[in-house]
Amino acid sequence: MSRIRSKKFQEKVTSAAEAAALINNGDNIGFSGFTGSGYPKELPGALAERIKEAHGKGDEFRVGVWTGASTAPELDGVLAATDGMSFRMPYQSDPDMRKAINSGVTDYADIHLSHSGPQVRQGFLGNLDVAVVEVTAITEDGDLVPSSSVGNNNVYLDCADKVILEVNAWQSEHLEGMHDIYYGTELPPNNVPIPITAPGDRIGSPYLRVDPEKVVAVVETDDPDRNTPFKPLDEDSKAIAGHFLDFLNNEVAQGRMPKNYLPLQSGVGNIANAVLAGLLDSNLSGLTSFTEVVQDGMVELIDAGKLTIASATAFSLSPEYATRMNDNAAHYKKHIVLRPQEISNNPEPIRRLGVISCNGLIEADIYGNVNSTHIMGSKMQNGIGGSGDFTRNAFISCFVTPSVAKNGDISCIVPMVSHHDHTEHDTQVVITERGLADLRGLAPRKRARLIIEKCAHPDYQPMLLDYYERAEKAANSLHTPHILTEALSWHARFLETGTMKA
Ligand code: 0RQ
Repeated sequence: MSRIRSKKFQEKVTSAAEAAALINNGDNIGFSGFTGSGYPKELPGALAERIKEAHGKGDEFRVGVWTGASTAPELDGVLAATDGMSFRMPYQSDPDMRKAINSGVTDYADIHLSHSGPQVRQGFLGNLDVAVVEVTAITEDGDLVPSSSVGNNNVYLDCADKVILEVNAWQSEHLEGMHDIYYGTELPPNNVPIPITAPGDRIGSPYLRVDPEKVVAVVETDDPDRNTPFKPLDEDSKAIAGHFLDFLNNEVAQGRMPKNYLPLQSGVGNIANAVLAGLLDSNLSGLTSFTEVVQDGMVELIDAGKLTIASATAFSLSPEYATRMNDNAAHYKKHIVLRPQEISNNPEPIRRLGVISCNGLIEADIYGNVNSTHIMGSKMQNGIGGSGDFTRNAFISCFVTPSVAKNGDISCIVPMVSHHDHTEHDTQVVITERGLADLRGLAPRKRARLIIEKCAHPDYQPMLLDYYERAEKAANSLHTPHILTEALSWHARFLETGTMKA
C-alpha cells in the first residue's frame, strides 16, 4: 500500500529538485531531524545543488537552518559544504557544519533544546518560510505519521508559511502509534501544566497535523537514517559506568530512591551508552527513562525486560540497532513513546518526575562548573543540546567524562572552565574513570578537594592541588579561591605548547 494514503497529497508528489526550486535565497527553513534520525534525505541535497548553481553564477543564496538537533552528512554536511548557510540552531555535530561555524561563515545560536520550539513560536528567530519534514506515512485524512524523530516538527509544521514533506518508505510502518504529539502547549500567559505523571503517559495524538493548503510538495524516498555506530566499550567507559551504578545503588540502600531508581536520562555519546550497558549486567528491573534519545543500550534493556518504558523525542541508534528497531517496531512501541522535544525536554515534567540525568562534558573545574560545548574557550564542538534542560531540573544531575583527553595532554578537570554551560549550582555529581565526586551539600572548598581527589588524573592531581592550595593563600576570599591571573593558564599553555602539562 502506498505510504501516501490521501489523494490530495498524492497529487503533490514531485522530485526533490522541483521541491528545492520552491526555496528562495534568504529563507529560514525548519528541518526535521534529531541525532541522525528522521531528517529529510532528498531535499537538502537538491537544495545544496541549487545553492551551488546560484553561487556559480555569482548570485547570493544563503538560508537559515533550524532543526530538532544534530542531523547527518545528508543535511548539515551537504548544506555546510556550500557556504550557503547563514544561520544554524539549535544543536549540530557534523564536522563540516562545525567548520562553517568556527570559521565564521555560519552564525550559530546554541539554544537549549526545550527553548528552541517556544522561541520559534514566539517569533524570536524571525519568520519561518519553509518546513521540510520527514514522515513515515500520510493517512487518508491527511494526518502525518511521524518518523524516527519528532524534535521540533510540530512547531515547524504549525509555524511555516510553506511545507515540504518527505515520505520515507524505509521507516517501519509500525512506527504508527509510537508517537505522542501533544497540542496543549500555549505561550505564556496561556500555558497550562503538562499532564504527564509517569514517563509512559500518552497525552496527545499519534499524528502530526498540517494544514494541507500549506503543503507545496511531497517527495518520496526510501533512504535509511544515517547514525554512526558506537565505539566498543573501553576500560574507562566501563569504570565510569561502574562508579555511576555503585552511586545509584547506594542511594537505594540509603532509602533515598526506589529500588527501580527514578526515570533515567542519558545523553549522547559513547560513555552515556556504556552506562546503559552497565545497567544490563545488573539484576535491576522495572527501570524507566524520561530522556531525549533512545540509544542501543536502551533497546538492549527493553529486550532484557529491565526497562519497561522509555520516553524520548528520537532514536539515536547504530545501523545494526536501527535495523532491529525497523524489524520489530510493533513490539517496541509498547515500550517507547516519542514526543516533541518541547515536551521530552521540558523542565516541568523533568523536575516533577525526579529524573536522574547523566551527560558527557568537555571539561569541569575544581568547583563543579561544567563546559559541555567549547574547546579551549572559543571553538564550538556540538552545542548544549538538552544537557541544560536535564541538568538544571534533574533530581540528581550527573556528569561523566574520562579524566584526560587527547592522549593525556588535556586534563578534563581544570582550575577554571574556559566556557560555562552548567554552573556549580547545577552540578551534583562528577564521575571519571578514577572515581565519583558527590558534591551535594558541599561548600566550594570541600567540592574542590573532593573533585581533585576523586576525579583528576594522577598526572594532573598534584598540579591541581598546588593551584588550589596557593589560591587559598592568594585569593581575596576563602569562599571560592582562585588566582585570576593563573586560572586559565592551563588552556593557554595547551594552545602554545600542545599540552597542559607544565
Ligand atoms: O575529540 O572527536 O577529535 O576525538 O571532544 O569527546 O570523549 O568522545 O565524548 O562523544 O561523549 O562527547 C561533551 C562533546 C562529549 C558531548 C560531548 C574531545 C575528544 C573528542 C568528543 P575527537 P568524547 P563524547 C542530550 C545531552 C553536549 C550536549 C549534551 C556533547 C571529542 O557529550 O555534545 O550533553 N554534550 N546533550 O578528544 C579538548 C577537552 C576535551 C576534548 C573531550 N577537555 N578539551 N577536547 N575532548 N574533552 C543529547 C542531546 O542534546 C542531543
